[in-house]
Amino acid sequence: MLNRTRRPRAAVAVAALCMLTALTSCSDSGSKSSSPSSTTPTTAASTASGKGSRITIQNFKFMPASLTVAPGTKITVTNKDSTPHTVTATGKKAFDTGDIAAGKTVTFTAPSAKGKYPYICTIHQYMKGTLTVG
Ligand SMILES: [Cu+2]
Repeated sequence: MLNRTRRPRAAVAVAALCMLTALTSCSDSGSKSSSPSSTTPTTAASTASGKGSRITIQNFKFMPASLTVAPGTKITVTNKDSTPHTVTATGKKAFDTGDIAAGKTVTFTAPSAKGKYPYICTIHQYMKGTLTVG
């Protein structure tokens, strides 16, 4: 009885060692081919966030006036004017930077719910922009 149970175990151990060897050599060759493909998503992600994460205020205008970002994206707002501005969502104020002093940069987080969020500067209410979360 004991001999019979030991032999299969030994066989399993040997088989496991073979598997490990196969896995190791497999992952060695796999890492070479996977590194270019892992670089591609990183580049794509940084390009997307670079496009969608910045608003510049200059000459009493939001630039870009309409911006599309992923939910929860951190958005950097730079005020290049010599007067304070705000980035304030209209309606329920899904976001509100408060006063951004002249020359200052602040960040706020885009809403997590998808949709279109028109915003204004509460100091100069003719200044309008739209943040789209999608
Ligand atoms: Cu303003």
